[in-house]
Amino acid sequence: MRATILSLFGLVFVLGCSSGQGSGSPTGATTSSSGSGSGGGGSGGAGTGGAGGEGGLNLTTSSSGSGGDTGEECLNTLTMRVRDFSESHPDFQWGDHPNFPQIVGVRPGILAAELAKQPDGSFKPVYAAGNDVSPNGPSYAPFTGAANFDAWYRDTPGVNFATNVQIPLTGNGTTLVYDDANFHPIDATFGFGDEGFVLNGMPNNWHFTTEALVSFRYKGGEVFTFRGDDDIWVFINHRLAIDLGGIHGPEQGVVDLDQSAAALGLVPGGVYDLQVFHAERNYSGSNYRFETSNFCFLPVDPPK
Ligand SMILES: [Ca+2]
Ligand SMILES: [Ca+2]
Repeated sequence: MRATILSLFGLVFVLGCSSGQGSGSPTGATTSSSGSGSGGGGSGGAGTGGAGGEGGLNLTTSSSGSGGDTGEECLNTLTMRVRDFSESHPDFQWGDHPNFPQIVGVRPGILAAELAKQPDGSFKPVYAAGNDVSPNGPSYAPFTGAANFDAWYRDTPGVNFATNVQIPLTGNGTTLVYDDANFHPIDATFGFGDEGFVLNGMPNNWHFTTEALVSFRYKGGEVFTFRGDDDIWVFINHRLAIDLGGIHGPEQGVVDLDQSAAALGLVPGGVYDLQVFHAERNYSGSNYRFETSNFCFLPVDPPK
């Protein structure tokens, strides 16, 4: 959309950054990709799925101060719903596909520009890509259509296992960050488990999606930055603000809310949703960096 998007093209679109180290650094402006070029094939086992149940990181919600003039308490946790998939789902683990080098890369335009309100009151992405977007279509994009995509962000028994995870945001009074270059919010025993994927000696659960939802009062001066892989779609006020779909190395997008206020329909004093729809689709690289400046997050129910 018209939001400022700093998509760092020119990367080698291999699924790199497989160092397995959390960077812990809030400096994400420069992006690097360090893959071997093979894209990683993985050696996953058959994996028919383990038991569901609760798993992953769960931290206590806490607050980080007040919202200034409004006197509202600002939260410093990020709640997301994580849905675990098997590598055998048609949309996941493309590393063995013969056209993998053509498949990887940022693919804008996969989703409609606005989320669709659901009967339960939630807002979900709408798959809008054309019929040629498939592993055998001329664009070689790693999507297989709306029917498969719709399960990415919906609890779907038999297809995914879902749980809520709380992520701590750290920083000073104006900037809050979560930065993880080895992002595995559900552990190796949750859902489909590690399926035989081991990186640097550590079995991890790959192939999952995350749906993060925060609510904020727009005051002016807010800037949102996200960097990660694979697919990333950020919606503010249910409108597409960062469009980095596709299987790719770490990519970054920035939204200056003042510059994008008209496009996003933001009016000072209003309360809006900010939603990050992300997918970790291919071994071996998983990066998730969420940074906000001058935001005050208000209480909100977890995504459903
Ligand atoms: Ca998985
Ligand atoms: Ca990945």
